[in-house]
Amino acid sequence: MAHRANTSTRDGTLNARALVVAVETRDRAESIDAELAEFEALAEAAGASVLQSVVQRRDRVDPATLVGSGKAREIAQLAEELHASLVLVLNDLRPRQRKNLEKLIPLPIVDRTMLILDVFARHARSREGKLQVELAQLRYRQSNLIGVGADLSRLGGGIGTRGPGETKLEVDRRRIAARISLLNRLLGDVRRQRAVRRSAPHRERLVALVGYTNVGKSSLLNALARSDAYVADRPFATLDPTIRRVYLKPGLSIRMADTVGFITDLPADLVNAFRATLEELRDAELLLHVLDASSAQWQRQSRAVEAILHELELDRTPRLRIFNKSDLRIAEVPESDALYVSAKTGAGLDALRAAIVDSLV
Ligand SMILES: Nc1nc2c(ncn2[C@@H]2O[C@H](COP(=O)(O)OP(=O)(O)OP(=O)(O)O)[C@@H](O)[C@H]2O)c(=O)[nH]1
Ligand SMILES: [Mg+2]
Repeated sequence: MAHRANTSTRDGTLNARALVVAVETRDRAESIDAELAEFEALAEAAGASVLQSVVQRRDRVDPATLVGSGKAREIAQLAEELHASLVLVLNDLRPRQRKNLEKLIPLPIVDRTMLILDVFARHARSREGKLQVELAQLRYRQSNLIGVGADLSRLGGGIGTRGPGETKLEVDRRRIAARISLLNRLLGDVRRQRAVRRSAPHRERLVALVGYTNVGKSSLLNALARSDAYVADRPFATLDPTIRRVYLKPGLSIRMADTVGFITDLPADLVNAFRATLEELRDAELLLHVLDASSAQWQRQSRAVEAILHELELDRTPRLRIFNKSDLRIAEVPESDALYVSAKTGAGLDALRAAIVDSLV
């Protein structure tokens, strides 16, 4: 089988013409629509344009090919008609399913975890962030028997790369293992340096913003700190932790940390990769859990965030729930004592500052 590098460039899936494929199993509690929309936003954040989405409803996923094999052939034909260059699969793929699908569909096949990793790879700025993402990508490839692109050293290299032949995979395996141990060493160095910086005494207490991706955490930090951290209307705009000073009242200022946004089923490799960065959260005395009041999905998103905070063993840190984007149409929010704010208009920010002061005493 020919080894195709496809779009494995520094830009990842940039300019890729993607066909989205999803299986909706009948045992799902909710419709797949919201997740599909979120997946399409991820695709766009990875630089791909979504041509069409194909959803197959089944009792369960096909263990051999995810979708039925007839459906897979249909998808191959549709991909050809639409001149697609990439197939994005919402469900996570087992190695066997990926391999079988690749036989039926002659295009790179990328699942949700790989896509999220690709978005991270494209947007990481700090050295530590880049190293962490590359490590997570390689670990995912290693555990899913996916080969890498021709240029292993390239960050984000290989997303959408087709599975190579067996011999190639054997060689790749050794190169991946070697690269992984190098990355671990480099990360160790970076982290030691950061630990030194972190142990420098601070007079001001630390409060951290956490929440689902795209809810407005960075915007809120900017509104409170009158700063200009990077804000964008796409998932995972922030990957590197940022800390700003925020004045709460005369004589009292704190340090406020912005963090990477969370997402439903955040790949375990990524949680692990970012565990060190998220460790800053351990020093926080208070977590501000930011929710998007305008999203009908805020409860699902809130559950995902709570699950990840639990995984990070942060359940015991006091928490304030804040509904942002209250300038927009507000989705039903059954919490009577909720804090409503708008990073955009500044509404509710005085009350938020006061609530933070109260929570810190
Ligand atoms: N209407 C409205 N839009 C907002 C508000 N706050 C943020 N936004 C918009 O929401 C989008 C996401 O904002 P960010 O601040 O980047 O969100 P984030 O939570 O930091 O996102 P990630 O870093 O990707 O996790 C941007 O387009 C913002 O302009 C708000 O209060 N009202
Ligand atoms: Mg952000």
